[in-house]
Amino acid sequence: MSYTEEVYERVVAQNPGEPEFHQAVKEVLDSLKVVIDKNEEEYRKLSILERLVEPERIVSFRVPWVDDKGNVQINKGYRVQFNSAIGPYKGGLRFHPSVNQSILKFLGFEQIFKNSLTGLPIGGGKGGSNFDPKGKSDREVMAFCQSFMTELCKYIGADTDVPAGDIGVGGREIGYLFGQYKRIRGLYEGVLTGKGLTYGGSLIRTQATGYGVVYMLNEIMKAHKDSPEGKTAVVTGSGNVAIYAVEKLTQLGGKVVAMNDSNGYIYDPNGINLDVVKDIKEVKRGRIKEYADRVPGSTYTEGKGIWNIKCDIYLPCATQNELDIDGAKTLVANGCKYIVEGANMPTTLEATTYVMENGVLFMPGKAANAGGVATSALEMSQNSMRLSWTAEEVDEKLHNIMKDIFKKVDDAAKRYDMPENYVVGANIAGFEKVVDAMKAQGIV
Ligand code: NDP
Ligand code: 2IT
Repeated sequence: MSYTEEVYERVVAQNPGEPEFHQAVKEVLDSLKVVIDKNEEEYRKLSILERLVEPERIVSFRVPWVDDKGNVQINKGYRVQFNSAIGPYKGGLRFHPSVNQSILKFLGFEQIFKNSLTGLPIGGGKGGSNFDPKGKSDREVMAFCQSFMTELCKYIGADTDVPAGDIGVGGREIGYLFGQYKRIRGLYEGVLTGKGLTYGGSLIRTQATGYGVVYMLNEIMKAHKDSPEGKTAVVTGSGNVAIYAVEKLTQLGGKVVAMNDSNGYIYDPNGINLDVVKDIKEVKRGRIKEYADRVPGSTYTEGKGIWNIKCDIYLPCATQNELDIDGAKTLVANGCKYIVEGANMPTTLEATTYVMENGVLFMPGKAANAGGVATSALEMSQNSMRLSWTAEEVDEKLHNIMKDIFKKVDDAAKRYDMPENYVVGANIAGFEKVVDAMKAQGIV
């Protein structure tokens, strides 16, 4: 058995009940096989892969808070500090009822390679809670965030671990978390990113993940003498990543005709009116269904199945494993040419293999959505310098980072004789920097 297969079996045996983590590890180890095989003895001797798949530390804690009815509520809180070879742990916090250790370990593991691809000095981490912000009052969200940070603040800091947003954690939550950190630790420092502009946030961070996804799409299309101009697209989700992917894609001449949330999807043949989506999602915190009531000519369909809408470009920007084999087959049958992942691991392994074998150019999330964390690292730089860059400066840096990531991924795939296999390219290019830093730092 090869070293990569052995380590995968060990991960499955030693981490029972963690299917998302197994899936993320499998994808990476399968890609790394060609690299490891060339130098297997050395990697084995240093137990590089065993170290790579074991988080440096996981903190798990109780989060008690009081709801508006006066009842005491208890949630689980976590921070997975996965790998600090190339910099302080960096990665988002997710608040969603589905959050568990498996999901946060998969996200933390992906983050290691993503952060490496950005070229910036950030290690991999992720955290969150099974708290559900939906339907909670602002006061309840604040009470939860304060209790969560009261415990988390012992383990993070501007030079040790810098959390940010993810599903269910946006500007409002980051504000409450930052306020409580400052109050307890007495430090005004860049301990979180995605902050508001009045207290150390960076221009363009809000837009960065979605814009970055489309900058990446544009690079892939350019390399194939194509462009988003006049193309039809479907963008899944209707949160932070989806909204700004739609904004940039529309600016580049693409027409987005469908979006969704966890209840159902909207179809608008005239092209999505993003002002309406922003009002529903960013202002009213409502459901995507309301779009069809407000925009004539659009329709709402309850449930899954957004992939049934014919498109050239599909950007999954909601959550893990949202696109399965049935969806993948439908997209291919309808002529979809590009899938660029805005979410983390939104495509199942089976669906990924299917689309890649059927001529779709597929860019995995760890490369395509890296613009968010890259801009978080730019926020950290600005905080350290006690300066702030203009929107144009940040956007230009983000654009260059995404171009650079495409080049690294494309080059690595070519170097290993698998041109256009961006999954392999992203995993190898991300791994190379991390493994070099791990080797240099000895057995730690
Ligand atoms: P938001 O909370 O802003 O939006 C999440 C969107 O995805 C909502 O439309 C939500 O619908 C939908 N969604 C969430 N969970 C599910 C589910 N279980 N089933 C169906 N739909 C679901 O999150 P973001 O936009 O920030 O994150 C979206 C994805 O992008 C995640 O995978 C995240 O990890 C990834 N990402 C985010 C980055 C960032 O900077 N924010 C950076 C890189 C990646 P509903 O409202 O119905 O729950
Ligand atoms: O998945 C991700 O890269 C994020 N949620 C953003 C992390 C960050 O630190 O900005």
